[in-house]
Amino acid sequence: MSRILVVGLGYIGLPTAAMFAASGHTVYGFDVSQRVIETLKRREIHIEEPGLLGLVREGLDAGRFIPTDKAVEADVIIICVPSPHDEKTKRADLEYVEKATRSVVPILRRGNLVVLESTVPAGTTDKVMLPILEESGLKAGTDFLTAHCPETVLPGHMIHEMAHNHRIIGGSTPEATEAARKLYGSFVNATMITTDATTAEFVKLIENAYRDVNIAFANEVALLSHELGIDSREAIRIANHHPRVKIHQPGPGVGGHCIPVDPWFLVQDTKAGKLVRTARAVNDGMPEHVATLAKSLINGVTKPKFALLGLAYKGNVDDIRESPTFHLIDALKRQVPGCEIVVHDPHVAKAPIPLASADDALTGADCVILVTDHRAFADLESKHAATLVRSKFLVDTRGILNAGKWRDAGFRVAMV
Ligand code: SAJ
Repeated sequence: MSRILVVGLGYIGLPTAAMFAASGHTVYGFDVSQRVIETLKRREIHIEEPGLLGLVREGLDAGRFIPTDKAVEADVIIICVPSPHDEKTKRADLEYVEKATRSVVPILRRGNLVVLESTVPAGTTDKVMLPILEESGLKAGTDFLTAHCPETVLPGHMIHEMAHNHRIIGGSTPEATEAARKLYGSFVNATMITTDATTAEFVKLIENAYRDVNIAFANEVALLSHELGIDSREAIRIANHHPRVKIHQPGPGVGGHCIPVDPWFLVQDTKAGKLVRTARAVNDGMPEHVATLAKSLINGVTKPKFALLGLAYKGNVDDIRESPTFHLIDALKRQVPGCEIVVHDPHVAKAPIPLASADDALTGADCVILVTDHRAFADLESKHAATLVRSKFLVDTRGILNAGKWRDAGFRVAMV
């Protein structure tokens, strides 16, 4: 069993730390946020993820998970900090990765394995992390080992997926690959695929770019269907009967911390990448399309109120990072000056914008826009909603509402 230091206790770091603790290692969870450390010490967690709280509490109670506000010596160091993109240049912002790496330089010692889990442009482990670690005076490959082991878990299913998804293990040297493979073998109950660090980084990016391109195709189908007066979801459902066709679902745009960001990392320094860039543009254009759709529905209503259902970037999670709802709000404000916008999300407790209850959002609304595919929204009572709204217009961007019922309740329904 090893002593493991996990740097960064966010959406990936905390479940990773909890999984290693559950498999018998002693895990120090280091975060620069005092709030995060205090919350954990109170036996609470700062993110919503099914099964995570129980796992964290087990680790705390067994003394195998120890939250700390400073880096401590360990056998293994795992860096799980955010790697956002610069809004303007779309390039990876490696500030947190560099800072986290610097924070472990003083405690780095001979025999350490340092794993970078953050999603980064191909080459970052070897060309950015490794040279910073060598500022310790220790030599990579001989004194310490480095690897990139990206995660592929879906928020909402993390605990299961961490154990059951295949895992890519990319060492900077074959020895590092082997050390990392052994380490992750303590909880990964699936195939571990070994490669070098740079290929591992590239693979993570092409996986998410693949999904972005596929979603962009679904969104393009929706845009074409709209022009041609066809129901895109019915068309996709029929097309998907073909054994080699599996079209994704159109929606209000693509959110989350990965899919709208990672494709940019892939093409940030390349000449090739036209399809990847175009897919980004198609998906980024969806909030504008939804706003146009809503505007055309409410045509003529003065000072309209929009009730937006959903701030989370996808269904049944509390994660609002890069949520299309934020872009939709901007698009509505631009296209319908003077409108009122009220947002309701039963999963989100903390947000940079005010949130309302379902009834408050619906009361006096002129257009309801379903943005997030939360299960709770599928059960919304159309008849009750009809008693609250002022004008009965509805845009379902996810195709999860029973359009027939809403039409029966008097709503004019548009779908993406
Ligand atoms: N979406 C659609 N239509 C679809 C599927 C998704 O509009 O048919 C939207 C979602 O609503 C959401 C966005 O796309 O706004 C992204 O959601 P997602 O479920 O595709 O992905 P994430 O960001 O939650 O997780 C992805 C996953 N990657 C892939 O599926 C290739 C996950 O496995 C990765 O671990 C994660 O990115 C990550 O951390 O990189």
